[in-house]
Amino acid sequence: MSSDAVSLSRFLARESEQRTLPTPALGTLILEMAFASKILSREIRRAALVGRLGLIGEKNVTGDAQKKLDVYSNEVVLEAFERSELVAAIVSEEMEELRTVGCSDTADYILSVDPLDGSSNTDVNGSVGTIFSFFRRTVGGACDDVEAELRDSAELVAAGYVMYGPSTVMVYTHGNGVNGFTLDYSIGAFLLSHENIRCPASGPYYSANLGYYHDWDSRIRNFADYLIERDPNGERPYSLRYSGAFVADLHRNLLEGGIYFYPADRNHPHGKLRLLYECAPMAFITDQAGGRASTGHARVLDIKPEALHQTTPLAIGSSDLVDLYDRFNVSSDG
Ligand code: P6P
Repeated sequence: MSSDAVSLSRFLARESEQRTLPTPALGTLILEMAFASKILSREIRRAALVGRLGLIGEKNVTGDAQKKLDVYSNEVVLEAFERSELVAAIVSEEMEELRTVGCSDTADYILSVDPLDGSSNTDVNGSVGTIFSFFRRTVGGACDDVEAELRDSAELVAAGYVMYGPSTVMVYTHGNGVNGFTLDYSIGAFLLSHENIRCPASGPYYSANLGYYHDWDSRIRNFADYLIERDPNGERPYSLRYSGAFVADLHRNLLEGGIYFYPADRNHPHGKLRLLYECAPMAFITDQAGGRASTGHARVLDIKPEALHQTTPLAIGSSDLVDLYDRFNVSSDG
């Protein structure tokens, strides 16, 4: 590694010097999440050797089958932040209730996290990820009603994901663009590898579970049909890439262009993906990278979270493709 490599900590110090990091505390929290993800990266890689694959046997609060690694990943994140003086509460896919962890005067942030996204891939060595975001509280101190804060006043100020794939990559934003850091195992540091990620306005890929095609609204079916038609100028058909992990599919969209969509269907009348710890963080990242995130009728970031585990239909990725998705959604033949 050359000495001019930019580690995550050096990057954050530079952002702080340039006054583009909102607060030093936020830098501390990003580094804490990086630390937790290093542990997760190590344990995910060796899960098959230490008996951490397989199901727990129950479902989590959102009805997903819960894997041993889901529970373990949640514990790693809790341990990383439970003693942080900076965090008041944690919302997690793996916990039915919000967990207040410290409501001191310095506890200015709320962490919302999907500790292990795409965990259906764990037993087949597929890519998985962690999705996180930090909300800045406007009312410090006592945690009288953190859910109300999330709904009414707390501001989403940083969001990121860690993709545990062939390499472990953290992609995040604190509101000044999107940057990606690849974990160098030999020194245990995240190094800047994808500077100033910009999502292409269009791209050759789409990600959706076509198994639900016949359950979709006809306007969504029309959109999917359009994507796979052969058109004379050669832009279509698009290629399907659906990995079972939102993190992996969106990462591809951000780097090479494309759209991921998970609309409402018979089993998920309000969509499947959860607003607070999947859709909103990824929407913030995608917006910051020049892409878009929509429900089909509204910006994801304009939705007020009324419930911790509420879901929303989602289309996210290249701006031209999400714009097209929205146009199909309002077309007359519904
Ligand atoms: P389905 C994982 O549970 C997840 O939230 C996303 O990571 C993934 O894209 C989607 O659900 C997969 O859902 O219904 O296609 O298996």
